[in-house]
Amino acid sequence: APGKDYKNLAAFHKKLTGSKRILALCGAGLSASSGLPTFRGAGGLWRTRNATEIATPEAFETDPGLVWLFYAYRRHMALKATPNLGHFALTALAENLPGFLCLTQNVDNLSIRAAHPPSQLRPLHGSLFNIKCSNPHCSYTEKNNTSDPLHPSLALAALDPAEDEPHPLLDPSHALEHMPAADLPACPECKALLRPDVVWYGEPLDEDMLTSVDEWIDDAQVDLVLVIGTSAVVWPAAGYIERARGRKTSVVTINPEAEKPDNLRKMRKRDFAFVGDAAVLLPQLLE
Ligand code: BJW
Ligand code: ZN
Repeated sequence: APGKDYKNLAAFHKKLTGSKRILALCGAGLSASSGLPTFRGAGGLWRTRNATEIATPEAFETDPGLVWLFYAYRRHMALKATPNLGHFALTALAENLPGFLCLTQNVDNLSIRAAHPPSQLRPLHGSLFNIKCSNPHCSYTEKNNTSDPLHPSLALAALDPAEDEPHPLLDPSHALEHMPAADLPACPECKALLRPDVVWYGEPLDEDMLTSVDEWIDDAQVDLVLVIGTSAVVWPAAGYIERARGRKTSVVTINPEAEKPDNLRKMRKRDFAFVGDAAVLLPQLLE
């Protein structure tokens, strides 16, 4: 059960001011108030499927057209979205504290667009705007390709609904035409299909990035771990919370569902849980 400091803003600020090394683990909830849906729970459905079922090598193998449509839609929405005050509060923390490292599971580029210093950011699951060849023997990549559409067959802007209207692509009764592989973006070097350079289930995270995170954590005691807008069920990302926890570390959860027993399971006396929207709470907590 949470200790008596639970939700105590003054106690949190004291801990924050005394912290030299802070690690954040961010998830989809950080971008929720920018209008980008989370994976699990409300909004986690894409048409009739779980978004997490489409973010797999098996789905790409079976129906690359469907997977590309999902990512084309997410690229389009992420480009239209703007970073929120939560992203900016984290940028300000990074600028004020060289010992702050932000691990994000988000692929939407919003932290970068909020001017978060790249040296203090680890995009664990890649980026919607990096593209790579799906052929494991080909090393073709494109970094920060923000063209929208990426490919003529993936032009979605024409479908944009009026404000407050649901997007037709999200409506399962709006039939999707099967998109043959020949219409999808292909590698200029080997002609195999291109794919977004994001990490799907069962795929390894970038090894150099993992090494740099491990080294950062092992370098010295981590005073504070911020767990922001993530269900913290996906590994290895979720493992960093306990991995960074030392005897004096406080773990701080910022999540509208922070009171759910699942999210409090590992709460200790010096931990905190702030219940609400990260875009509202982060500016208050980190000011
Ligand atoms: C708000 C809010 C607001 C709402 N404000 N909050 C060990 C144990 C068990 C399993 C495994 C293990 N090791 C590996 C696995 C398997 C697997 C895994 O973890 N499975 C679990 C689900 C059980 N992991 C992997 O496969 C990983 N790879 C790997 O380990 O490789 C090993 C290997 C080594 C060598 C060779 C081969 C393999 C890869 C994981 C990749 C995850 N990929 C995805 C897709 C990325 C691309 C894309 O975006 O399309 O990443 S899945 C999806 O989940 C996405 C997210 O980044 C990730 C995490 O989700 P997140 O961000 O937490 O979102 P939600 O929706 O879950 O939660 C949102 C939260 O926000 C909620 O709590 C809300 O309450 C809250 N919220 N509004 C604040 N306004
Ligand atoms: Zn190739």
